[in-house]
Amino acid sequence: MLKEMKTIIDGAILNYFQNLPDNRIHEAMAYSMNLGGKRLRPALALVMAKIYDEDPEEILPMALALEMIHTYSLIHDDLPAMDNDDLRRGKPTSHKVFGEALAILAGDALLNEAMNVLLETYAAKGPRGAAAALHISRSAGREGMILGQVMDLEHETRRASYEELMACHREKTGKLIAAAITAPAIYFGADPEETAKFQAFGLKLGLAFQIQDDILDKTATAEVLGKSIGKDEKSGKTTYVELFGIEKSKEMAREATLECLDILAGIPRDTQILADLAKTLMERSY
Ligand code: GRG
Repeated sequence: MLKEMKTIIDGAILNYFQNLPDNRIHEAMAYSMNLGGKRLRPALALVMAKIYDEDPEEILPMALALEMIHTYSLIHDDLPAMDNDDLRRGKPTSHKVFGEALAILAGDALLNEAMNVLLETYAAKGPRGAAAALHISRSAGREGMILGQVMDLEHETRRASYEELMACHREKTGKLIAAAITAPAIYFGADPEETAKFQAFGLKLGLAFQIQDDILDKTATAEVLGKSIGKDEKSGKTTYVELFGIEKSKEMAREATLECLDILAGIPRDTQILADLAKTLMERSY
């Protein structure tokens, strides 16, 4: 399912940026958007159209906007002032290819572009569309992803407690993943109770995803380097693996996935496709 969605999203992204005039900022935006990646957030949004028995085309612009926001955050996260990474998705980071100034601007422009798409397509359609667009914007900003990134920065200079780590990942990773589920639900007319359940599911999925990411980061890097140094050890950030070790982290990720399935069971809709996706994410190897 994820593969099928990824093909649709990759095609839509390629098409979107091919249709923009040829210039340096569009080139830098398209470079990062076309680097690949799992396309998890847009895939979740498309899945929601299926759950509400609506045409996935309805949600494709929202899916694109979510991936633009995600990509902007990765470009900025890779900058020398943040994680200072040379590689992203196995290819040179934006600032390595285009220089720091253009990388900052490409990230900024992707965030603007996401808002343009959300406002033009959804806010223009009425209150439900506007509420969905606002939910995404809030989840990415100072009440969500950016807040989480600030917490993360603080944890570079002092070791985070378990509660702080949970809060950081809920904001940094969980809020945008949850928005990819909740915003389509809002747009398709979910009532507040159902919306809250999808939000709880999304945050729990984000948690499972983040713990799994910490595990993969540690094990994949150790495999590549032939020694046990993970990326987040390099940047000094606290990870689940560092706090609990690999085995306990794996158990926590499994538990979070089971809790995801429990939340879905309380939603009176056919959500099997989301349950399958949560299980697939637990088995991922990258
Ligand atoms: C700079 C505002 C700002 C925010 C940065 C998302 C983020 C916040 C930083 C990226 C660093 C990181 C490891 C975050 C944890 C969330 C996460 C696992 C991001 C990577 O998402 P994937 O795995 O990436 O979906 P792909 O490449 O598959 O799209």
